[in-house]
Amino acid sequence: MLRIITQLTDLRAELRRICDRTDSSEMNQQHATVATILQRVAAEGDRALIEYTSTFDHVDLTPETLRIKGDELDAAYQQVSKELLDAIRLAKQQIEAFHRQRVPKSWVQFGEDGIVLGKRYTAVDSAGLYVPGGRAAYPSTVLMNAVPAQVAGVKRIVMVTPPGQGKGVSPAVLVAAQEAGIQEIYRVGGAQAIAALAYGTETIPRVDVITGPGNLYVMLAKKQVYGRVGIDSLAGPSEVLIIADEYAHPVHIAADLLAQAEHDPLAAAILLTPSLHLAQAVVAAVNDQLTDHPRRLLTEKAIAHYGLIGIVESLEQAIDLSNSFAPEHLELEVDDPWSLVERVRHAGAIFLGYATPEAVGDYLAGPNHTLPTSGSARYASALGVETFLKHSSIIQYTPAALLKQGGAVITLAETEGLISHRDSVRLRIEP
Ligand code: HSO
Ligand code: ZN
Repeated sequence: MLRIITQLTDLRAELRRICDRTDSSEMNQQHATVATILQRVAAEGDRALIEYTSTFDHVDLTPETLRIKGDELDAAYQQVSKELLDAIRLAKQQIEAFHRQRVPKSWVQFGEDGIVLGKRYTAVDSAGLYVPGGRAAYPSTVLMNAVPAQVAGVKRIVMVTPPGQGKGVSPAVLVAAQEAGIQEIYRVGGAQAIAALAYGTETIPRVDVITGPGNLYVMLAKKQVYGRVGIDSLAGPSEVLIIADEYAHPVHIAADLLAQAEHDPLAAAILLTPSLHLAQAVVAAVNDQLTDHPRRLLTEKAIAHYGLIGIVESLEQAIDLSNSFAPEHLELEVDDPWSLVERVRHAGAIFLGYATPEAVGDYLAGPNHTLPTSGSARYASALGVETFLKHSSIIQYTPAALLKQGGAVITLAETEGLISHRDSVRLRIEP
C-alpha cells in the first residue's frame, strides 16, 4: 500500500530513510567472501572460474565453452522477433547519436613566450561490461554500456554474463551485444567474472575499465578491484522521484511509480504533489495496476517499504525536497516543467512534461540509463563516453619561457629541499 504523508517533518525523515536504504551491514558481511573469490581467480585463473560457475550457477564449463562462439551468436538472431531487432537497432542508433554529441576533444592553447598547454584525450584500450543474468538480463543495459565505449574509441569491448540453466544466455542480450559491436562474450557471472576482467585468466584477458550493474557480490567485487581497473560507479537500487501538479494523470503517474518499483524490492518510488486529490487517485491506480502484475510480490514489497506520496505546499518546495534526495530519475509531471528546471540542483536524469515517462529514457531516447543512485547525483553523473576516456596533460616551454619562470621554479624546489628539481631548471637557463 502506497502511503500518503502530509507532515513535512515526517516527509523529510522518510525521504532520508529511503535515500540511505542500502547503508546496510550486509555489505560488510560479504566483503571477505568476495575477497576470497577475487584472490582465487587471480591465482588460479580459468580453473577457479569454472569451479565457481559450477558451485554458484550449477553449470559445468570448460575453458573451451567459457567463450560464446559463432554458431550460438548467429542462432540468437533466429530467436528474436523482427520487432525486437528493429527496436534494438532504433535504440542503438539514438544512443549513439546522443553520445556522439559532446565527445571531449583534445585541445592546446598557445600562451606567452611560446608556451603550449593542453589536454589530449585517449580511450582506454579495453573495457569489460557486466550484464546480470536472470530477472535483470537487459538488452538495453548492453547498449547503454557498449555504445559509449564504442563512441569513445575503445578497441576491445568484452561482455561477461552468467549462464542460465543449460549454459544458455538470453538471445536478446546476445543480439544487442552483437548490434553494439561486442565481439568477445563470456558466460561467467558474479564476483568471479569481475575478478576475471580485473586480473585476467588464460581465456579472458584483463580489461582496463569495468562497467555495468550487478547484485551485491558484483558491486563488492567492483569496489575491491577499483584501482587496479577503473569502474563506472557502484550502482544501488533504482529510484524515481516524481513531482506532479493537479493536472497530471493519476493513472500515468501510478504506472511510472510501478515502473521503478518492478525493478527491485529495494527500488524507491516517490511522488511529491501539492494535490491531495491527485495523491488519492494515484493510490487507487497503483492498487488497480498491481492486481494482476506479473511481478506483483516484488513490486509490492518495494512500494510498501520504499514507496510514498508526500503532500507539499508548492512545486518549489517539492524541488527543494528533491534536491536533498538527489534522485537518480526526476520526473516533472507539471504543466510548465521548464519553469522548474532551473531550481533543480541534483538529479541523474530529468524527464520533462506529461508525455515523458522514464521508460523512454530507460530504452531509447538517447541519454544513458546508467545513472547515479542513493544520493550520489550530488556529485556524480550518468555513464558516458568520458567513462572510457582519460586525458594526458600537454606542456611545452621555450627557452625564453623557461628563463622567465625558472626563478620561481628554483625557489619552490629549494623550499621543498629538492635539489635536482632546482638543477634541472638551473642547468638549462644558466649557461
Ligand atoms: N531504470 C533502470 C534502467 C532500465 N529500465 C533497464 C529498464 N531496463 C535504471 O535506470
Ligand atoms: Zn527502468
